[in-house]
Amino acid sequence: MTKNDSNLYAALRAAFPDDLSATAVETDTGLFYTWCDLERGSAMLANFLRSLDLPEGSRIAAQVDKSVEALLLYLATLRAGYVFLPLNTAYQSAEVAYFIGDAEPAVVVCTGKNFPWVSKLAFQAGTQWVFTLNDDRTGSLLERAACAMDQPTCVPKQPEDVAVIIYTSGTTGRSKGAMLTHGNMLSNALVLKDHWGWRSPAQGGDVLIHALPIFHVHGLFVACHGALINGSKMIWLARFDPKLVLHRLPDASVFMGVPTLYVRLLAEPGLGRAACRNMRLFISGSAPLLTDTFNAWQQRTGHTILERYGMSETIMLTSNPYLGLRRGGTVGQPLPGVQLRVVDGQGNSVPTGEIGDIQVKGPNVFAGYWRMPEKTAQEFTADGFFKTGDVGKQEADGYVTIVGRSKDLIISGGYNVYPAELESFINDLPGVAESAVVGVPDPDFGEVGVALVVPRPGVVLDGAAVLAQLKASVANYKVPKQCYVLQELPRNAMGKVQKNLLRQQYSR
Ligand code: MCA
Ligand code: AMP
Repeated sequence: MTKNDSNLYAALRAAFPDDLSATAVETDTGLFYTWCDLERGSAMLANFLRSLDLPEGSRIAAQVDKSVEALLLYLATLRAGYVFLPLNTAYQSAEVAYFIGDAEPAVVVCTGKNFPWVSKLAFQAGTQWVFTLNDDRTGSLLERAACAMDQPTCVPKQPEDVAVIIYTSGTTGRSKGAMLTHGNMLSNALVLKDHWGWRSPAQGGDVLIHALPIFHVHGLFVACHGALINGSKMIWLARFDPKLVLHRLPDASVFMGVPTLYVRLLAEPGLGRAACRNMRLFISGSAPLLTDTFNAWQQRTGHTILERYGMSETIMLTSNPYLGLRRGGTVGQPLPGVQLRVVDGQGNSVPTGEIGDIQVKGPNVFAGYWRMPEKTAQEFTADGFFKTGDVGKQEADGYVTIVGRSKDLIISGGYNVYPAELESFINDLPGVAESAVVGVPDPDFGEVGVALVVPRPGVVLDGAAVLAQLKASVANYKVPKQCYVLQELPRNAMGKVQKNLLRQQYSR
């Protein structure tokens, strides 16, 4: 064991193939990055970050478009021993202001286009440095790093050192930053390496089509760590385009997607066995995969999608097997090292096959919410299990089925949308007395939001205008697809809004 063994980057680097001149990443714009490029590029960025003389534990926030350089910035932050904070590119100024105010990053990296407003709010919040990074390999970050040394910096880290903060919205109140450690991510990456049968370069190697955004667990950790820790090449698509994925499938062996990606690929007439002839594995997660999609995929391609389940706070928790029965409608069995139990309202385990709240424990479970010790304590049981907020059941053979959520959350196209956040925004609009946002089924996104708004007495509200105001203020995937004006919201005897009724009534 060397001193560096617990820095996640050191483990990823150790898995690079012997031939560093081989292609590690091929982009949809025709660029080829070798393993040596990843090593040297991330070293230069890491040395540049170190040259800024930031305090240990500094946060490096990035709201940038998907590019290989954005991935290098993430790897560089690991190497430099700082804490990476990825932000969804759809976030607008109020959302970004909150994350920067809360996380207090020493460095913020944004696109050149957004520099005027991002730098203003970052400097106001006390950020020392704001750099730009564009998806065409331009920007002040790369200009500055071009002068940095490429010596192989990798700051020693302990497994419990925080590597990344991922913000997950709250059902009530403020968004929480889940702190994931080097140990969380390395343990999960190693488990998945084995569990999903990744083939080493010596075994012919795997090639991953990377079509997901890289500011969430799925695209950044499950996909990128998966490829890097197996020395596997990535075909890097800046955004998901079903035609492009179809075109590149014959060159690949692994694909990861949220269910919407599978639905959209199924709509392509060219999808069939021939296109998938070299594929080894299709993996789905982040949202429930409908049995119809699972079956249609099997019929059209001859491949059985492997569904898995995870969270920002825990990375991956359960998975259907690579070898063995992939049971549609289930998220498979707990991964090695993960303890999972299903409990009732009192915290007692329910009998096998009965529905309850899912709680988990394991080396992959996060270190807590950033600067929220009380909230962290509430989300863990006395014996150290994390309360996922998911409702499900586990069969005697270990297979887990998610049947719902105790948290008020809509998962739309793999993105989490918290009704409480939108309701609080809508309630502050002039003329609004109250509102409710519910999720309804949608054939493309799985689930989408619908807003129900009650006007103040004497006010005439227009649903489209409410949505337009939301669109000007929050990330557009959060904007409900419909808004209806009601005279009142249905309530139960306790005065609580009956969202189930609204969901049924407004299902499209
Ligand atoms: C875009 N829109 C959406 C969504 N995406 N609305 C609801 N839900 C969405 N997910 C909006 C657009 O802003 C646009 O609005 C309109 O819907 C149509 O957009 P479209 O062009 O169809 O969207 P797109 O750009 O093609 O994006 C769809 C997408 C994308 C490719 C499915 O949403 C996506 O990449 N989703 C993956 C998210 C993900 O990686 N999740 C992992 C989280 P307008 O017309 O008004 O502009 S990690 C996680 O969950 C855990 C840990 C796990 O288990 O993995
Ligand atoms: P996030 O907060 O983005 O990490 O989202 C985590 C949530 O996504 C989980 O708590 C689940 O509700 C949901 N999720 C992830 N994977 C699956 C899946 N395969 N099936 C159903 N829900 C899932």
